[in-house]
Amino acid sequence: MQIRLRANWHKANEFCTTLGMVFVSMKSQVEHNELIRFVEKMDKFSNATRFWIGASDLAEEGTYTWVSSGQLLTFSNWADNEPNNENHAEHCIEIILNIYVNRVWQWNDNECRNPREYFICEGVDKHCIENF
Ligand SMILES: [Ca+2]
Ligand SMILES: [Ca+2]
Repeated sequence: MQIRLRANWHKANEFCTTLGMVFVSMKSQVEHNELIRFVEKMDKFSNATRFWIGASDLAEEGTYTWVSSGQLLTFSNWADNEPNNENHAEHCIEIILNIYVNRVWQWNDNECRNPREYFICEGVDKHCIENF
């Protein structure tokens, strides 16, 4: 599910929770690529876009975790020279498409308070709920 509005990383996380969903996470490059294919299908992103995903190193600089599970990242898709923690202020992960600087759905750390037009929530696995 994708929602159009501008939100910083924290607001995006809140919004997913309010919807009964979680901020998107990925366990593997395969899951990452599936997400990208999902985004590409919307065909409004031809040349450049960026969106938040649910990972940060807010708890400990340089150690990235998924906010939905608290688990460490098991893979990454960083762009060249990222994450760079610019000005010691970049702690949240966005995915960037910008064909002009040769970034094709690669990750960047950016300031969590920056608004983005897009972020991605995902549904909680129903099996988890049924098993309780
Ligand atoms: Ca950081
Ligand atoms: Ca960065």
